[in-house]
Amino acid sequence: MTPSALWDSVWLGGHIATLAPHHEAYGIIKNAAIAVRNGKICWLGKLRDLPPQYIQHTQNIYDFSKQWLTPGLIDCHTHLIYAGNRATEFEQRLQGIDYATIAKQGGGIQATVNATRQADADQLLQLASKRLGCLLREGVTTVEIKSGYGLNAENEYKLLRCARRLGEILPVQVRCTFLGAHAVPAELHGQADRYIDQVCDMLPEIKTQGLADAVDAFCETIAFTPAQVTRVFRTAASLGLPVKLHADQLSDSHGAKLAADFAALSADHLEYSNEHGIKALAAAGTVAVLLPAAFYFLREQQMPPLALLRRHQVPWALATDSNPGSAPVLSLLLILNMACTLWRVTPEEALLGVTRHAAMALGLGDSHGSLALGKVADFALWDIEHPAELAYWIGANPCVGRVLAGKPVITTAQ
Ligand code: DI6
Ligand code: FE
Repeated sequence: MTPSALWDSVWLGGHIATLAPHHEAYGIIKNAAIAVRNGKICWLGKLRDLPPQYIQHTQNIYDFSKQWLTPGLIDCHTHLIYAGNRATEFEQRLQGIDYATIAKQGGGIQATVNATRQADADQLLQLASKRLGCLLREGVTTVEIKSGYGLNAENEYKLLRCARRLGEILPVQVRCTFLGAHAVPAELHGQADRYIDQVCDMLPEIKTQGLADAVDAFCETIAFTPAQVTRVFRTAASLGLPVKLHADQLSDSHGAKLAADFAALSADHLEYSNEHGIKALAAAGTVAVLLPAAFYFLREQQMPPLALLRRHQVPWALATDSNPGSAPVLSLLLILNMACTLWRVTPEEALLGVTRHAAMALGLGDSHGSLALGKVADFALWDIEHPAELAYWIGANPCVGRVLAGKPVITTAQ
């Protein structure tokens, strides 16, 4: 639900972490003020330097002293819309059966597809809005939501419409991604190429109806080959739809290079990517999206190539990957802690990963993800003493407010 873009407000007195480029440590400004005009930041700096006309101009004056204000958090990779769950599969995995084996036996994604096809649009909307509510309460103001549990035209469109609807009924900006190429549906078992034909055939309708902002695919030995993904991406490119890719999660399928070849917005997972692929991401301006919850929940051993990403200066984001199979997680703050603890990233890098870099991964880098003049005034407010706390606490929620386009929004329990 995007509030009136014409909202004006001023925010006075607390500390801000701008996360803007070329600033030291989080871009901290203490005792700060921000002025918002038409939903965008028109002034920010020290409170004592705020020109009085900004206060005279609006009646929407908010005192946030004793709090911290950051860019609203951005979860740039989720699969939030599905029915059922896979807790019994979790039990199986704990008995030693691995994720890929369960998928091959018709469990995994297929099990969720069956449940999701049976659910109607209202049921899916209810389930997903409950999950999304958890993210919003932790300061998320933009979320990406993928389809991918329908696996035929009727059901994929149903999921994409549900994603669009979530953005209309809840106070959050939603970016929708078509992930038809997530798995081969059971009825086309062994006929992946025929299913890819169908995925390509869905794309013009998706484009015409404005159902998706980007197109994703799962490039993996248990999913689709680079050649099959290439067909989907060529069709998407011909329609002017940007692409992103689930790449090199469980094996090196040269997914990073493939994503770069199509100048993808992002390449996601990347645990098994090689240096050639990482260099290609750097050259293409593709953002890496790292997903610690799937790494944690599947007890993976292969760390994502953080040293290579740093060496080749690839911006990298963090996201929940929220889904019923590999990451049943509904907390973006927990993701910050996981990234720091499991992979030794710094709390500042982690926070950048769910703000400025996450915005870039959604093609929103110019308008969202940091606090700077001209950016959309999407904020999260925190009861903390330092921004490192956002990655530090486990199971606590210091979020005390969210602001969309300069206007405070209430995140009610769903
Ligand atoms: N990679 C993942 O981690 C999820 N999808 C994907 O392409 C897993 C989805 C699931 O298991 O339901
Ligand atoms: Fe995913």
